[in-house]
Amino acid sequence: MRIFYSENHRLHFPQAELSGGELVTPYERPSRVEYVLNRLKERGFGDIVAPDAVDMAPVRSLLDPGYLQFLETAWDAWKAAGNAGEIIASNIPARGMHLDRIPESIDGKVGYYCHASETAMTRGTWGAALSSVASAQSAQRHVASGATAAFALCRPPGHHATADQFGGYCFINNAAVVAQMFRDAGVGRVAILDIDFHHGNGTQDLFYERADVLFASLHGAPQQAYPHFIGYGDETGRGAGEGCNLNYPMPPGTGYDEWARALDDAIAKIGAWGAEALVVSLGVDAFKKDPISFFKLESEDFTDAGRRIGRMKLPTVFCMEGGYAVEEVGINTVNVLEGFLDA
Ligand code: 5XA
Ligand code: ZN
Repeated sequence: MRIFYSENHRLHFPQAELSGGELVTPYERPSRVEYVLNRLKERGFGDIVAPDAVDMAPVRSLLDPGYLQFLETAWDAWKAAGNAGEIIASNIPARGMHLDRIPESIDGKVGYYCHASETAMTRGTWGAALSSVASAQSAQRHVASGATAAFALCRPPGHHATADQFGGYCFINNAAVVAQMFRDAGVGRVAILDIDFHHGNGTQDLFYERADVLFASLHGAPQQAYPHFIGYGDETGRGAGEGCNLNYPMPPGTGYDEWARALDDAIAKIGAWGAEALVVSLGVDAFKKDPISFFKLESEDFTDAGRRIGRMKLPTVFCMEGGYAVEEVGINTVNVLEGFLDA
């Protein structure tokens, strides 16, 4: 399986994350990628290549132009306003406020285009986000031209990013861009299977009213888990998209038996729906030792999950999402890919 990866992910390395009322080193950090790369090499995945240049056309077709312009210019505007530190949202519009009026100040804009203040932006965030989506796009092109599967080692991740909001460590929704590119290439029905611990709110939002892209997400129940305000089982899609959104929220302590039952159900429904290509939002924070999650998957469970996904026999693009138990993030990620190949 070919791996697409850009060293430019290192451009994005905020020093601070607001967590538990403290500023800590972000859980989403560059070393995660190094652990995955090392494990890939250890296990003989030698076909690791840099992506082609980013193609902005599919990105622009999905995302809000104002949001893209904000991402590109935010750092300079933040600095020009005299701010000494990294960009962190401190005012996010809430109940009763105007959700449709974009402030002029950079402070206001940051809040407008953000949904979670744990995610800081730095000078290199835009460049890193583009390199991440470039890896996803190259993986898509590789699969669209005949490969069975490809893995985009994306960093920063993408599944929380909507058309006009960043948060949850995500800026551009890589998996959504891949799905759109499959559609643009003539694939009739594309499924996105999100196995990251957190609900892929951005992906859900981007396709919620569409009948051509089915989204299925296994995640910590919103009553207890980020993103807290979305990800319930009764969110099934709207309008033409009704029935094309499948949420599997699960409670704290969920182990592999229950998780795999949800996975099997999602796989069966994706099959019955008639998907012709698959995008996997591959987060491994369902792992029992993950520091910010509460499922109980073991490392070998990821191999089994990969096998189940592989039995779908669909052209598949994997996009890296979360996973913060850094010692095991490589093992668990590569286990999914090995299970997939084994099937
Ligand atoms: O998949 N998403 C994540 O791992 C980010 C969660 C951020 C929680 N504050
Ligand atoms: Zn996650």
